[in-house]
Amino acid sequence: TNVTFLINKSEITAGTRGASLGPDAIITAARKKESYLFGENTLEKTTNSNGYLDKPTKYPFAKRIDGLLSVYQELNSKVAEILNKNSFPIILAADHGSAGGTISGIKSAFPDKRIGAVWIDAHADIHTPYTTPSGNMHGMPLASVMDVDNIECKINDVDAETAALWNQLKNVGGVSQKVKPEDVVYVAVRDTEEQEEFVINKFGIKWFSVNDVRTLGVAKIVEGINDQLKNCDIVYVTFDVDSMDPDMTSHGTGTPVPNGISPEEAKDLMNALAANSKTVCMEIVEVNPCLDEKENTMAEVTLDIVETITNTIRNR
Ligand code: DIR
Ligand code: MN
Ligand code: MN
Ligand code: MN
Repeated sequence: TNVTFLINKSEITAGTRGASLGPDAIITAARKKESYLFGENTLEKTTNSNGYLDKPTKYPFAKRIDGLLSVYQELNSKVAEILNKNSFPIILAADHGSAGGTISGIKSAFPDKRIGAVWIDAHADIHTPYTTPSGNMHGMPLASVMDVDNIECKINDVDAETAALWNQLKNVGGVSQKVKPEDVVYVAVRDTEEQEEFVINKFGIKWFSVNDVRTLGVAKIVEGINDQLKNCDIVYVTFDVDSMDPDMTSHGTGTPVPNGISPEEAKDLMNALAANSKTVCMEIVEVNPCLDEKENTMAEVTLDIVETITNTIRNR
């Protein structure tokens, strides 16, 4: 299968600055080791939306949601276009907020297929403007494609304009529920708020902890993921690099959380998921070289994973 890298430098939904440099840090890591990965595969990019950071946002509970809406719309068409050409999109994105746009693109390309989502992350990313403690929209992409508002556990008084934009965001691609709760699997999630736990428990979302990965091993985790997603036609895998242990990745990400999976575990897991013929798209997010404590370590670790999955997909 042919691979298309789609570079999306939008960092408008993170709470720290610098993730827009993440995709270039990964390309720099490739050039340093004379890997020609990015010359040998098609490379596309989205338009730059980071100017939204240079003016105040009007939406405290959904910061820069107006900008994110255009990012979703562009990803919706670009990702669908790559899939319709029978290519495999690997999205290298700055922050995680745009992942809902990627999923919209998958839904647009395959409107009749049931999509499973593997969410490898320290965070659950299932907040909404009604429940967010930070207003940072990289904590919301999953809720935006499940069409949940989490009103039962709301903590914010969301104004009508924000609510309308949130509804528009959820409806990019024309379908509001793109992924069903039983078709989501979390891996390595370990930093959640009470409001998120409420919805995770309400829906009974499947969740493999770091300890599960360590004690069961990657092969058993992959079996568990495949079993949970057995009724899905296609699978999307999203990899937030903060799923990995910050001490093994020199803290090169915006919201590091201790005790993550190791880079080796992450690579084995991603590689096994890439080998699954149901997997149609993978996304890698939140590399931030500005925060890296040792040169370009996080990007180098991430490149190793990107190279491995690309080889596996190309040989499928
Ligand atoms: C937190 C942090 N749950 C929030 N979320 C992060 O602000 O919503 N998501 N870092 O990636
Ligand atoms: Mn995330
Ligand atoms: Mn995260
Ligand atoms: Mn994040």
